[in-house]
Amino acid sequence: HEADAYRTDLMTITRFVLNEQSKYPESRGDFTILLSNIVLGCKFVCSAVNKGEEQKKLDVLSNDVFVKALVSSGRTSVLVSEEDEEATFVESSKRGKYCVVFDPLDGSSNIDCGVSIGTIFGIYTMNHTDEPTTEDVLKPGNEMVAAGYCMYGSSCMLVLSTGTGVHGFTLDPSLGEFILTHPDIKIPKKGNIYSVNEGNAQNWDGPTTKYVENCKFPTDGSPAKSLRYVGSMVADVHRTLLYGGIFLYPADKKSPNGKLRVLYEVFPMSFLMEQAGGQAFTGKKRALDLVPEKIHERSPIFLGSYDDVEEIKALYAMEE
Ligand code: AHM
Ligand code: MG
Repeated sequence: HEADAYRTDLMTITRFVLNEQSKYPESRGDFTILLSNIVLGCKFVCSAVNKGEEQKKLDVLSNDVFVKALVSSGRTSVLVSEEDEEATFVESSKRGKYCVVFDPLDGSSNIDCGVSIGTIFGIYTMNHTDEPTTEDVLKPGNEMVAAGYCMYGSSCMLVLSTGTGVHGFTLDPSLGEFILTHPDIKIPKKGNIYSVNEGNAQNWDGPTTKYVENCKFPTDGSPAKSLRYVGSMVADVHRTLLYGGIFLYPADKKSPNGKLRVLYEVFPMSFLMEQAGGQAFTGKKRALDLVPEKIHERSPIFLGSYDDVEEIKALYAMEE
């Protein structure tokens, strides 16, 4: 059985990524080293979350751990964290060819009640050897070479794509290793769940309002969708990836660009959705084609099952 095979032939995340990278003759293991430092950060946060640290402490701790692990990897040049107003430029002796954008602890308002939270990350490569600048990360999401998230929930799970599909690894606490448990995740083509903060409905635009109305009162004979909203992006996107459906954080009158951040929330999740066969749309275009002008820029986002995102795209197209 497949399940038994996994149990004895332990495909750790490091082994998996080494295998993938060996397809590129020029690969020297730099990506594997970078990733193992991200994995270390995820293990640290997982253990801190399980110990029940307070929100304030955990936010700061998680950020410190990721920044230090990434700098010391010797493989990064620019870091952008949701927790730091400015980008971090790595000193020349420790520089490497990667730039990492991340939200060390997303959904942290959920910590004190024990709801799932997560880390989100995206990785770019530097395409020059001059001094690094923020221009090195102000690039469209379609230029990312890898993206992923780690969810700290009932189990700790790391979901990763290096551009060859989406793969899920579960932390085995007794081994301290992430083991491949969900190879080649594909999102169902159509789902029956929608996920949105409906408390903002009075401020939505026409297409979003119409879309959510259709979810509840379909006019084409299909059954109404179920609503699921954790309010923790990693948990909401993870469910969407596995069960199908749509997650939306739309624009509204109060927040014309929505809430979520382009570089380290919208891009990594959109990258994963596309790699899993779904779509990600901003209300105007493909999310991965956005070109951010500021490191903490926001964008509305609609992502999930291919057919469900098609529907919202059609509603926005009618507006134009
Ligand atoms: P945070 O970075 O301050 O934690 O906010 C991001 C979170 C996401 O995880 C989640 O999708 C969203 O905020 C929920 O926002 P809201 O409470 O407005 O529904
Ligand atoms: Mg966040």
